[in-house]
Amino acid sequence: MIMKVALAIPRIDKKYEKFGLDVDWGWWAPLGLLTVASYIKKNNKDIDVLILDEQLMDQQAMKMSLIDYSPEWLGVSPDYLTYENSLELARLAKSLKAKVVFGGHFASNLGKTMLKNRTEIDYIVMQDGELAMDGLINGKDFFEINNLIWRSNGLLKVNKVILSKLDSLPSIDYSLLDLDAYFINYLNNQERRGIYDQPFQKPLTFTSQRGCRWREKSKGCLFCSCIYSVWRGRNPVSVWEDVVRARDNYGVDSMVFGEDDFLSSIEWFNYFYEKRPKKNCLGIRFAYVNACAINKTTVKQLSELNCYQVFIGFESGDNNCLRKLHKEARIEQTLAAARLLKEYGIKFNASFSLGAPGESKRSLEKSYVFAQKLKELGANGFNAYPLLPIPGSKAWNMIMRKSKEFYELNFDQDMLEPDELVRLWIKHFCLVTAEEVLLVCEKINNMFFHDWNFKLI
Ligand code: B12
Ligand code: SF4
Repeated sequence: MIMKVALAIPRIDKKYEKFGLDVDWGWWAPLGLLTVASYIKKNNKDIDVLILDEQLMDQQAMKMSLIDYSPEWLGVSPDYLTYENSLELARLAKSLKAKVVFGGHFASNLGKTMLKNRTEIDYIVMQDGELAMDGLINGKDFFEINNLIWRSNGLLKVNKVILSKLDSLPSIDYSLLDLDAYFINYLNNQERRGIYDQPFQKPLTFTSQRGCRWREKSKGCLFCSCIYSVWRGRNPVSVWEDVVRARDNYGVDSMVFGEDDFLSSIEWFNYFYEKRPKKNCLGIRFAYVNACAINKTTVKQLSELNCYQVFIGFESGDNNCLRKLHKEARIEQTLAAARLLKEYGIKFNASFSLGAPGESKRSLEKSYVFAQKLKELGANGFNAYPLLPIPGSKAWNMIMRKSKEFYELNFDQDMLEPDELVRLWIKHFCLVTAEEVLLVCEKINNMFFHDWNFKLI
């Protein structure tokens, strides 16, 4: 008898769509679920895995697919913006008699609270999900499943967290997805944005690293809720083998690297660069990078890797705010990085997180002027949002300590109210109002995206 496992990633809850206004949906493969599914498929011949991605279907179709498939297990990857939809799927799965597991960033950070509050969730997997999910569906003794939070006689048990060596995990199995659907959405998004000059048609979302060196070294940026405290990278040789296989099997023409900071380890990147195929090397459509790692050498290497665009978290145009945000780079470095990228013809997208501790009218104005400068230097997109304290981030801990009101609203909550979080954060840490912060976000975003319209309730 074949056992059925469904892995689902829901869409942003309707009321929070404004937090993803400038995200291009539907082209980014759900890497977290895909890596878990690839592991299960590789290690269990008698288990069928189905990935349900709500970016590719509406909510009703998602529910109908779950009912039709009727799995024994449902795994969900929620975040704070998709949590309501995630719980709805969990309840549906329970009505089908499935066991429900939540994993990923949000679940790792709030897992205990989730299990306390929600009977529709049976288990939480913290951080790496491959071995834990595999252990669960294979009936392994709960005490022996690392990374698991579970209930035993009404009490919560939190097992220890062990991270895998990335090279011990199998390659991502893209046959588990309908890749063509993601490619079509990619092209539609480019058209919607009026981008006609980019050279790629079939970019593959891929992951070769987990975590970030800045976080490992310094506990990371103030708003960061990344769950990995150490950086890990896969052997670049096997990364290239996978990339070439994806080109041969699916006609992929470029890669999108989903890690936090593709240049986190310069040694790793140098080796990756050295091992590139010398003929027909695929391009890089997009990678997240840290401005500090952009120098003459790395930018030249990126250019030789045929990199079209990078995404940089600039966050603010004011050094004092950058210090308070605990960013590694300062204005001088970010400007130097932007100039080098321009010189080598690599486009960059700039994100801003406004609302640093001490944010003032003057620092907001400096960020706006800075964004204009970046546009002159070749930025081809902006994402500016008010800082949101997320569980797992330093910002979350700071406001929990500072505001009794915030603590009382949130200490036992797994359903967060992002509007409230933003307002309280700004009230307690900034010298400006939430509306003043939003106005500058709007001015920055609208340099490219003309209908960005975000109001807090
Ligand atoms: C790529 C990416 C995106 C992509 C795609 C996300 C997607 N749907 O797949 C895009 C650009 C769309 C995106 C958007 C956003 N993102 Co994002 N994103 C990332 C990034 C850089 C990589 C994620 C990834 O694919 N990693 C690779 C995979 C292999 O690792 P993984 O996700 O950790 O998965 C492993 C485990 O977590 C676990 N696991 C994951 N899911 C499940 C499920 C089950 C059942 C199990 C058992 C295990 C399991 O197993 C996996 C393998 O070990 C992360 C940063 C990071 N460090 O991961 C931020 C990150 C996840 N994003 C973040 C944020 C804030 C956002 C946005 C809200 C930003 C915004 N305002 O627009 C939006 C909202 C997204 C949404 N769903 O609504 C935050 C935190 C989110 C949170 N705590 O809920 C992160 C951590 C960034 C940060 N440093 O703070 N994002
Ligand atoms: S936001 Fe990015 S660069 Fe900053 S600590 Fe987190 S993962 Fe690292």
